[in-house]
Amino acid sequence: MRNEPSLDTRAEMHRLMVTTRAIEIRLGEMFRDGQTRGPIHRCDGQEAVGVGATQALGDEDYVTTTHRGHHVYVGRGLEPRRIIAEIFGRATGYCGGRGGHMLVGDASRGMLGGNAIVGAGIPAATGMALSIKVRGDNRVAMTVFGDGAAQTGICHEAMNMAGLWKLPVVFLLENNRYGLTVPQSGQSATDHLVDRATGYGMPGTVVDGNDVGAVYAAAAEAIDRARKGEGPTLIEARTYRVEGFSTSDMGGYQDPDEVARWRARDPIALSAEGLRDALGDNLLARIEADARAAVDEAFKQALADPLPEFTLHAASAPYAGGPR
Ligand SMILES: Cc1ncc(C[n+]2csc(CCOP(=O)(O)OP(=O)(O)O)c2C)c(N)n1
Ligand SMILES: [Mg+2]
Repeated sequence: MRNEPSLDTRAEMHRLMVTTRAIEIRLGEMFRDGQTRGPIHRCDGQEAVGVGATQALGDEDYVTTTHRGHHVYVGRGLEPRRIIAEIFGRATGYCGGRGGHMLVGDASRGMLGGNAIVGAGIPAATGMALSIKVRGDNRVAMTVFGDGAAQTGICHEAMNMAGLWKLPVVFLLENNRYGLTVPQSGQSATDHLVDRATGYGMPGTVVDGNDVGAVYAAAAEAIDRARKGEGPTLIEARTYRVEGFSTSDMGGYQDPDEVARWRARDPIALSAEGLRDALGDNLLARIEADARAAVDEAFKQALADPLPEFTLHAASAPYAGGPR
């Protein structure tokens, strides 16, 4: 297949998926122990989408993601310690501890942020693509967004503009079959969201979102097209949300058989199967163990990091010391 990842890239993507999963599992445990604040949107089972897509980008490219973006952050090469520090509001976090888990950004890596506003990353990346085109840069912008976000008006406007002006943007639709508690069938008249690409004059392709190599290859091809000035592409990566919408989800609305079927197609297990012959069991186990140990260490450091210092603006001085 064209643009197929090399063995090195596949091994690296495996490491990044295991890293992401270890972060998600630990966050789930800490939520159960009452050690987190606010909801956390886990991406277990969807790691191949964020990691495969971002690993195909060049160092100078841009990416935006959603409220469920830990796989995109890790895939883009952000440090687990600083991601975790941001989630726990520490001064060492990517946004100084003021953004939180949905809003991690690092401009130095072209990571233009997650977003708590559903769909908002789509026009942000499209705008970056317009600026790339106007400035004559050789960069590409990518936006990873959900099936729920695909139903917003701004998604239509951004795709229409991108198709019309042949902007260097890749629309990576992470179709995990649910928007909050609403299944795909309750969100849109078509089950084939990729068909919309035709209406915007861009190619559309469907890919197995649990196959990291397939996501990488599809993203690499779309990135190539965009860089050559041939315009945008819509990629629909089909995957499934195996955990609840967020840590505060009461659940009970997803078919347990369907969840079990998707859990059996775990992207990390599929990636391991594909690598076992080439790497051997020992090396594969070492890559996984090292990734998990690095995440443990990252949690230890991040949780020991200081909270940000808040200085009161002069106008707030009368409130110093809290409520009276
Ligand atoms: C503009 C806007 N509308 C509604 C919400 C509430 N909301 C948060 S996430 C979500 C569902 C998003 O579904 P999808 O885009 O498929 O992402 P997923 O959670 O499946 O990753 C909704 C409706 C919001 N945050 N922003
Ligand atoms: Mg969804």
